[in-house]
Amino acid sequence: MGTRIKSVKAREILSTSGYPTLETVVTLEDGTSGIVSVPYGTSAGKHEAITLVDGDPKRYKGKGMLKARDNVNNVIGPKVAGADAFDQRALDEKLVSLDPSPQRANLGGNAILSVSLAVARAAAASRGVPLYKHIREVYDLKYSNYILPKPMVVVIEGGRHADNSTDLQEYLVGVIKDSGARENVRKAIEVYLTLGKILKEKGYSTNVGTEGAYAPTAIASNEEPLAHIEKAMKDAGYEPGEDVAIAMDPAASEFYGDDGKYHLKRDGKVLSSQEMIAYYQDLVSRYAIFSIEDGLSEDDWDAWPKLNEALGSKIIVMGDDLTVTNVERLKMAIDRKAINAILIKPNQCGTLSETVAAIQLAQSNGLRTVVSHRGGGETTDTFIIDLATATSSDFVKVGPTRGERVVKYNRLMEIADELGR
Ligand code: 2PG
Ligand code: MG
Repeated sequence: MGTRIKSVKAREILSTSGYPTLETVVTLEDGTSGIVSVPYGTSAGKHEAITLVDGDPKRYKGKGMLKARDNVNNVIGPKVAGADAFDQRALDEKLVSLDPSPQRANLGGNAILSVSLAVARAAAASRGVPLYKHIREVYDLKYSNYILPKPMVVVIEGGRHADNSTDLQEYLVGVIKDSGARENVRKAIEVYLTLGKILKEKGYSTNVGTEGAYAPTAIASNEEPLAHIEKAMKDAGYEPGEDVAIAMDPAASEFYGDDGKYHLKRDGKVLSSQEMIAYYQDLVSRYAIFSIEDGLSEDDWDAWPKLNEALGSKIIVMGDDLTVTNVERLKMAIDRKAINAILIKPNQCGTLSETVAAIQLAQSNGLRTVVSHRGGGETTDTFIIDLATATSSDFVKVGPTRGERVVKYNRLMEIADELGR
């Protein structure tokens, strides 16, 4: 028996979009406490846990979070008071039992997650251990050592993350040769900075989108960023495909039409699933691409195994909106051989235990795991970095600038220092 939960208190705070989100403090009987703030997505998948907003048009255009706040303070808090903060699994089972609806629509995934994560942070504080160590021990995760996740840095963004940029949502620089966390971060960010110079020379704007990556409005095609990123890698002194390589998150659900086709407006193309796969095969044959996330839409289940068949032996074929950090959807994806990697976002499922269960299921089936920030409503919380470290995840996906993004890379480098790396 560890320390018991004394009180749980949530507040409405601002997220990076200007719209509210939740911050929750859990205090334990020994006086220690844990505080977290939870993010939400801009291009959220339709199968994710629900981010409960008030819908009151008089406050924050309907996106206030007073209901979710009250659910923490008046419903969840009293039910978990007195529970053992060190027994995270039991705590999360309790949280799930309070709202067993599949997408946590009653209490809100945001309300539930904020309590789940704040308890973990409070318990780590009570034990006097770093959060990543606490998570590893609480779930009895068996890894020989700490392998720090490599950065996957968003460098160009479009889709719903920017106005009038590419249809594809994200172009990223992933560090594929591990030189230690500090060096890995330096390399990826140097490529980002070099890319800025290239875009400027081309006459493009280097204003940034919601994730702090460039969002060049005048870019001519969805393919063009790939050439600029490869050039940036070379100009920065790195070999594309060896030190660093390109990752893409088209977030294809966002341009999948009711007609069952993919609409690439910037290219003036409407493609079938099969043509979309051929499009990626062509890009992969010509650029140093090592990962494609959400290459197809979240319910295009028949086509996903074909994409994985076509590219899965060469590159990472990753689900995000497809799998939404949900064990049931992940099982479907594994059964159908639809993916070889999964993006992990705790707020897609709603509790730490379910997140860790998804990671464990993925890893035990040989899938890679990439822990990710959210697009729109991020906060300065760094929980995901400790989570990625605890679970030996392969990568963390985070934007390159803006305080809520860099704080995560700074936490990664801090952990590296703590571990003497
Ligand atoms: C994604 C994410 C994060 P959002 O699609 O992977 O980059 O975007 O949080 O808006 O869903
Ligand atoms: Mg995605």
